[in-house]
Amino acid sequence: MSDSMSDTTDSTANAGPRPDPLVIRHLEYLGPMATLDGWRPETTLPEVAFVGRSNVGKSTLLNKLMKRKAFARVSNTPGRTREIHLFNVNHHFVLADLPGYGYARISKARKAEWRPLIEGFLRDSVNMRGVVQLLDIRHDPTDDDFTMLDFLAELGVPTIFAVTKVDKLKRHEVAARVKALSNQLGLDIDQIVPFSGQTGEGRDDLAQALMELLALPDWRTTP
Ligand SMILES: Nc1nc2c(ncn2[C@@H]2O[C@H](COP(=O)(O)OP(=O)(O)OP(=O)(O)O)[C@@H](O)[C@H]2O)c(=O)[nH]1
Ligand SMILES: [Mg+2]
Repeated sequence: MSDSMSDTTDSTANAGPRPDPLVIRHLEYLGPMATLDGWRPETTLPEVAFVGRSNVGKSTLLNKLMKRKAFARVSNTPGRTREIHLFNVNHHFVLADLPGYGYARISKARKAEWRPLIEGFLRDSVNMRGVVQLLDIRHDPTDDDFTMLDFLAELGVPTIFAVTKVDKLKRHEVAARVKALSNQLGLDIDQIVPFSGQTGEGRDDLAQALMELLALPDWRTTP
């Protein structure tokens, strides 16, 4: 009918802002996990883990993603958090905030500490459905970033890359850096989400990518 045809035309013409892919209706701190054989929440919800070098802007990104001012603490003393912090989001998934790795100013021995807990957690978690790895737009990936990237690739877990602090560069510099990073990391450009905790740029793109990650079939049981 002509009515419905004009409706269709109208809705295409005025697409408008897209709806929020991740409206936070419920956000609950479940607790910290400090050791691999220690406490871990009893839940069958799918899990998503956030990993990145210390000071990369992970807490800032999580606050923007959750639309909370102080959901994750933004620190002036990097490299402090040594536990995995777990949250129930919307009774839909568990968000795992992993300790930042490779902070430059801590000793070599302390630096290596992150690997057993982080890698063990990611490897052993039967509900782990995806990982978001953060990188700073301004810097080339460090050895620790490559260690993490290789570990995730070997594990085979679906991974999204968020490049943080894009507000610190000019627009054309961002595009050039994203291209350079995609080459260095061997990724498609569309696997990388540019993000700014300052302006909120990329928040909905990341939320959308996260929802898509959670909708994927379980990588552990899918050949
Ligand atoms: N301009 C700008 N600054 C940012 C952004 N994200 C984080 N920062 C700043 O970078 C510093 C570190 O941010 P955090 O969010 O605490 O980083 P983190 O990765 O959680 O750090 P740790 O938990 O200490 O390992 C803070 O001073 C933030 O204000 C961003 O997108 N833009
Ligand atoms: Mg932090």
